[in-house]
Amino acid sequence: MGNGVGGREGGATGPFGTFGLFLARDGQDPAMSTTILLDCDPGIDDALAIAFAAGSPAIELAGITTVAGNVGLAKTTANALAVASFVGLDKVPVTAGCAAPILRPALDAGHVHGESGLGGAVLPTPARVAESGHAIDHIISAIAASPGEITLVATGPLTNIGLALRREPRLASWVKDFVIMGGSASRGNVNHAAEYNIWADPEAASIVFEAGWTVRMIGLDVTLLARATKAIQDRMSALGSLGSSLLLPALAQYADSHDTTGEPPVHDVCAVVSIADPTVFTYTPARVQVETSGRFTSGMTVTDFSPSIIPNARVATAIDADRFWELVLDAYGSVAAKIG
Ligand SMILES: [Ca+2]
Repeated sequence: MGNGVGGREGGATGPFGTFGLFLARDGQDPAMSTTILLDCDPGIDDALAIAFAAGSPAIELAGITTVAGNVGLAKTTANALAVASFVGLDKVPVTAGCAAPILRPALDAGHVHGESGLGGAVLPTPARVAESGHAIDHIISAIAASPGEITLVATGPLTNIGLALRREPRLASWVKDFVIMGGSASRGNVNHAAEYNIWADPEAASIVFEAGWTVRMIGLDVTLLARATKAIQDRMSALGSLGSSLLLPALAQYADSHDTTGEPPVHDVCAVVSIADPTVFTYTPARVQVETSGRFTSGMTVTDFSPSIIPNARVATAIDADRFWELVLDAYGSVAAKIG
C-alpha cells in the first residue's frame, strides 16, 4: 500500500485514452490519498462505508458502481445516489451494474437491511440519476485509463467484478490493489459455512479469486471484531444530521435484525478503512477457493494458510479496533462539519 497517485487532475491517459474521471475534492491533496472505485450494494454498511470515504483524507472516491445484493439493483442504485449526495459526494459518478447473480436467482436481504436497504434512514431524494452505461464498462474503462493507480473495492456480491474480469482479464493486472469485504476463514453468517457476499454469487466469487491477482480479503474474521458499541453510537449522536438521519437509524435496523447484541458490526466500512490506513489490519497469505457446488457449503471461502500453498489472497486475520474507530469517527466528523 503506497500512495503515488498524484498528477491525475484533468483526467489521465491510459490504454483507452484520456478518461476525465478524477475530481479532486476541496482541500484535499490527491497525492496524499488513494483513489478508489467502490462496487457496492447499499445496504446499511455500504452506506456507512461511503460516508467514511467522503470524510477520510486518505481516500479519493472516483466512482461508485452498484450491484444487486442486500436489496434489488434499483434500490441499491437509488441508495448509492442518495447517500453520496447526503454526504457531499454529488459529483462522484454512480453507475448501475448487474441486477442478478451470474447463475443464481436474484436475492434480497431486506430482512437484514430493511425494506429500503438503509434500515430506518430516510434521506432526501437526490437531484441526479445514475450515469448512462453499465457498471462493468465503467470499471474497465476507469481502471484501463489509469493502470496501476486505482484501488478497486467490492462490498457486495462479486457479480460485476467477475463479469468485468471475463470481459477484460487484464483488469487483474491494471488495478493498484483489489479489496473485498466478503468471505471468512472460519464460520459464515448466512449459515455456518458461508458469508453473504460470497454466498450470494459464488460463481462470480470463484472467478474473482482465480483471476491471477492477489485478493485482499476483509472477511468476518475481522469485521465482527469492529462493533459499533454503545460508546461509539453515543459519539455518532453528536454528529448532527449525519448521525441522526443516516448512521444511527441505519444501525438501529442492523441491531434489530442482524445482531442482537445492540452493538452491530459495520462490515463494509472495514474494507475502505483498510485502504485509508494499511496498519489497521494484519494479513496472512492464503489460498482461497470458493465452494460452488457444496450441498451445505455453497459460498464457503475455503481458506488454506499452509506455508506450501501458492497464495491468491491476503486474508485479514487481526484488527486494531481502537484505531479503526478513531479513523472512522474522525472521517464522520469531517463529513458532519461539512453537511451540518
Ligand atoms: Ca454490502
